[in-house]
This record gives sequence, C-alpha cells and structure tokens, in this order.
Amino acid sequence: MNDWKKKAVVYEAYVQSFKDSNNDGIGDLPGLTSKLDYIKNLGANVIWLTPIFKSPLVDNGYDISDYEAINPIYGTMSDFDHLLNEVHKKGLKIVLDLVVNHTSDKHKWFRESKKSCNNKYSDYYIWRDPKSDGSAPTNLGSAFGGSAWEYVPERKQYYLHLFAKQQPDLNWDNPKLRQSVYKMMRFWLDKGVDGFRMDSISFISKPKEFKDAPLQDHKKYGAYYYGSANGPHIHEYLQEMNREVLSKYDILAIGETPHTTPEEAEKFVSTDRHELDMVFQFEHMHVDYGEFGRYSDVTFKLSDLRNSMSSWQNKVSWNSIYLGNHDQPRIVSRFGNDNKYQKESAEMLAMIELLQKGTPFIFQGEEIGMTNLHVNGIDELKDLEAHNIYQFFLNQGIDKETALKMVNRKTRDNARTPMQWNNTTNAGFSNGKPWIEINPNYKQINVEKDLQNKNSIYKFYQKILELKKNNSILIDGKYKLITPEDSAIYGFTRTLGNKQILVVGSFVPYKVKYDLPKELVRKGKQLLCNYDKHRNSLPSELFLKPYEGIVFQLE
Ligand code: ISL
Ligand code: CA
Repeated sequence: MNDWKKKAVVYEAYVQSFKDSNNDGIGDLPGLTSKLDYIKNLGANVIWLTPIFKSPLVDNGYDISDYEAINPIYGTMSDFDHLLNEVHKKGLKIVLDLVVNHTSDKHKWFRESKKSCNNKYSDYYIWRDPKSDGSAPTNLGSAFGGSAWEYVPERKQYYLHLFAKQQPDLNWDNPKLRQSVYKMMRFWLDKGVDGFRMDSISFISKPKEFKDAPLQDHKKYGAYYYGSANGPHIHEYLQEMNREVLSKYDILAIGETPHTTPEEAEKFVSTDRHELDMVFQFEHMHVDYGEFGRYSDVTFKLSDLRNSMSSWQNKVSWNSIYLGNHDQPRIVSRFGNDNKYQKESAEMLAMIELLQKGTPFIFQGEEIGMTNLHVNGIDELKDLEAHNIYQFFLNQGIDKETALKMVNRKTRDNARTPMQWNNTTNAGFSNGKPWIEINPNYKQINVEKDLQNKNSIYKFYQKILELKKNNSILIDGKYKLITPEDSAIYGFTRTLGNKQILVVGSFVPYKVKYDLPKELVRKGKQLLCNYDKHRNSLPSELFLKPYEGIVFQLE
C-alpha cells in the first residue's frame, strides 16, 4: 500500500444528516462543501460519502435507481463537481459508496428484467422458479425481515433480495452485468473521485444452487447471508474488478464485508492477490448480540471486544478500524458512558480505537461525543429495519416496553440524527423541519462548544490524529494485547524496532488498579491522557480514574 493510503484518516459523512444548505430539512452537497474546513481541521484527509445517487430512499439511498445521477434532494451534478474540486483544492480526497450487491427495484435494469425472460436485462438479477406448490424457492430470509424471495407474475418467477424487497440482488455471474458495473465505476473515477467503499461486497457471489438454510430457534426464515457470504466466485470477481478498473487508478478500495472471518479477510487485502486495500470487520459488532441477534438488551463484555479486535489485528495485514457508523449505535452510548463520563469515555474509546494498526474511520458526530437518541414510541423512528424488528418482537410475544428498549439500543436512527453544530434552532443543522429527529441534548453537545473549549472531545481527537499521522510506530508498529484477562482495562503496545508505545484505557466508571507487566515498568514520555495528569515513568501499579486513557512512549 502506498504512503497516502497508509496515512488516510477517513471521516464518514452521512450526507442527509450533516448540513442542510437550503432549509428543506435534508442535508445536502452544498452543506457538506461549506464544512470541509471543519473536517480537515479535525485531522481527517478522506471523506466517505454515504450514497448520494438517485434513489426512492426506501433504505436511505442504499437502493439506487440511477448510479450516474445525483439525487436532487442532495443537489445537482454541478454541486458534486464543485464539492470534488473544493475537496481536492484543500488536499482532501473523496470516497463514494459503491452499492452493487443490489439496485433499487426502480432501476432501469430491474424494470426491464422483470418484464420477461428474454430481454437484454433478464439475467441482470437472480431469478428462480417457484417450488412445485408455487412457494418461494428456499426458506432464505431477508436482512430486514420476511422472505428474501419476491414473486413477479410477469415472469412467473421469484427474484432474490437479501435486503428489502425494493433492493433486488444483482447477478454477478452474468459477465454483462459485471461490465456494466465497471463502466459505471469508471464514470466516477474519470471524474476524479479517489475511491470506493463497497457496500455488502462479501455477498455479491451467490451459490449456484440455493438450498434451505438451517433454522435457528424462533425463526421462520434462514439467515440472509446463508450461501451468499463469501460465495464461490467472490475473489475471482474482485480480482477481475481490480484488473479492469481499480488498478488503473491511484485510489482507495474499501470493502464492507459482513460475515467474514479474519482468515477470509486476509484474502481480500493481501497485496499479492490484487483485490482490495482493506475491509470492514464485523465480528466486534456482534459482542452485544442477544438471542434474537443484533437487536437486544445485552451489554457487551470487554473481553469479547478486546479478543475480537486483537484477533483481527493479529491476523489481517491491514485493517479498517471503526467502532461506529451509520448502521450502528453511537459508540459512547454503546461502549462508553453517555452520562456522567461522556467526555472521558468518548476520549478513551478514541485512543483505544484509533491507535490500533490500520486506517481509522470516524463517523460524523463521534468527534464531539454524540449519543444515542432514545425515543418513547416506535412511531418516532424512521428506519425500516427498526419497524420490522419491533413487529417481529411483538409477534414473538415480547411486551411493548421490552421490545422498544431493544430497538432503542440498536436502531440505526441513533447514528442518523443530524449533526449538532450549535445550540440554536435544530442544532444549527437546518432552519427547516429536519427529516429526522434532532437529539434533544444538542444544547450540551455541539460543535461550537467543542471548538471554543480547549479541553473538548473534538480537540482530543485532533491530538490523537496528529499523533498518529506523524508516528511510524503508530502506523507500522506491531500490535500486542497486554491485558488478555483484565475485567476493566484494555491495554496494548505498538512496537517498531526498539521503539514502543503503550496504550491503555479503563472501561469502568470507578477508579481501578492495573498491575503493569514488569517489562513495561519503565521511564518514558506520556503522549496523551484524558485527565490532567503528567507522567514521566510508569509505576508497577497504575491507578486509573474512571474511563482514563493513557498513551505513553517507553524509553
Ligand atoms: O447492520 C447490519 C444489520 O442491521 C448489517 O448486517 C448490514 O445489513 C450490513 O452491514 C450491510 O449494510 C450495508 O448495506 C445495507 C444498508 O442498509 C446499510 O446501511 C449498509 O451499510 C444494504 O445496502
Ligand atoms: Ca437541503
């Protein structure tokens, strides 16, 4: 991987919730353009835009009806060109979301495909005959609930959708489809975009023959990824994409790869295989799954988080590192403390996360410690996934209160509430009615406040990123977990040659003692701490305040 890629720090902008420029309540491209200095000053140098393409917005833009057109609610193509130009003028880069596991059912390809079995686009999607009794080909369920198969009378066939039924899956076994995708990728790369974040890319190669999935308790349908996660031709297709498109440009290729083991991930990123630069791991997002999966009232165990992150650090040559994104709860609410220790825990989490080996991804609002939303009724939520799962819980006989509690903890709306810019109307996001609820805590948590205060979370993120950018130990140094057993502390070292940095963080709201391994009881220099405490040596007994985090360079 070349130098700029290794030094990339990615800021994920969820465009519709970032900044609204024309007061229609929806964040847009000119709004984002007006905030580039904010992102640059934080220390990020790459901006990943969630989908901005034409879309009926059934899944907030992950259902694309025209890959080469901008959704008018976000602006025009000239707004995009202007954004790209400004980004490059500032020395930043742009990565677009590439959603090619599926399209919207309103995409021209699908509208044609569903008409008949013998037109140009008939094989662009995955069609199967019904069972002899007319029912769906298999028991596969969709990620958002219900069957993954939908019947179309015109073709007398079912099509596959791993996500919503308005998101039919593309047929990557068809070489014509693959060429159409590559052509579209070249369209954006020739414009000058600097890379892609490839949505659900681990699902693109489907099994030749679909089979019934084993059913777990309570379930009517098989898991959506059964047979499709890292399917038979996945690496072949990505190598072809690399050969035909990616390798012709100096760009960043990031795969979103749910249901992938670290061993499989290494195949995607190992440089001699010419596939992708890095992938998103998901294992650490499963640490608080419950009996029904993702939506649960389970609290994570530190050892699970630590073990999962460490296993990826040890087994994969280069990682995307993240704790939150537009699909996940707010990190301070999930892994820290969004109450009394909101600031301390947000800063500690940033140290533990961003100083691991790999490319840091910061999701908008993390840098000011934004928290989960918490609604009083299901009607207040926007995301289709939350509504489907809530209904599923009620059907299981779960009471409304418990169902809402589980949904509140995990709903994707938590991440999607608008960016909190200041303490004025609608948090300074828009003067119109925002498309989604504003988190009522914007008067306490907002950008303006953080920029004015030299001890803010934002300023702490700046320090972490500044430190990482210029430090070869933190870029290339080997990661080693030093607290495999501790119930309260996550500590690791980064080592390059004879140089070593220790990163240690407490995950509890009380004071704890940590007995440092003997070989680390040394002099050195404290590089960062989220409390006002200075150290020039590490004692054998380290006392950590609530959520204290320390970065220490050993002599
Ligand atoms: O977060 C999940 C479930 O709620 C994941 O399993 C998620 O479905 C997976 O990460 C894929 O997510 C991506 O593709 C989806 C889209 O809804 C998500 O926003 C996107 O990040 C379908 O395009
Ligand atoms: Ca707008």
